[in-house]
Amino acid sequence: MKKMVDWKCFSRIVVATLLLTLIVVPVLAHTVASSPGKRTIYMIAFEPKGSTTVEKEPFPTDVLPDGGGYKLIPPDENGKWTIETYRWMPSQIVVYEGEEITLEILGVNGKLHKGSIEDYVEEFVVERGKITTLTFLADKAGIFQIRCTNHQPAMEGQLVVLSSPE
Ligand SMILES: [Cu+2]
Repeated sequence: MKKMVDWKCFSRIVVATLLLTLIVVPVLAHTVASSPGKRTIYMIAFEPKGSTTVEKEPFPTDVLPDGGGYKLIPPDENGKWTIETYRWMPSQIVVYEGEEITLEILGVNGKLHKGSIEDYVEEFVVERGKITTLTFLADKAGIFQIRCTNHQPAMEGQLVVLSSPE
């Protein structure tokens, strides 16, 4: 007996394939494209420093703000004087809302930095020679201060969370 094509079964397979292609694939593609990304940013705690001698440049008489963020070291026996300050580097971090952010902060200069990120990280510590890893979800757009309490007012950066692009 000749075997007949089961048209009913065949049409079901065609419809199922079409549905899969037309609905499931685009939805999946959209989900992949718009799912929150992960971003790792490498930072350092560092101390820019400049020196000269009183022969070349007079020692500044202006008083710098207190708080540990600036240090003006008077001339030594050779007339050499130094200016130094502390920074987060990079000072501005730009991410998108919805991204999972990892900050790896290496302590290069300064023994210790006690930091915080406004609305995101209540407290963290960076020690020289060690990496501090902070992970958080950037779930709120805006500009948030990255602060070091040991080196005010200079060691301040900003976390910039941009609204998610559509
Ligand atoms: Cu500091």
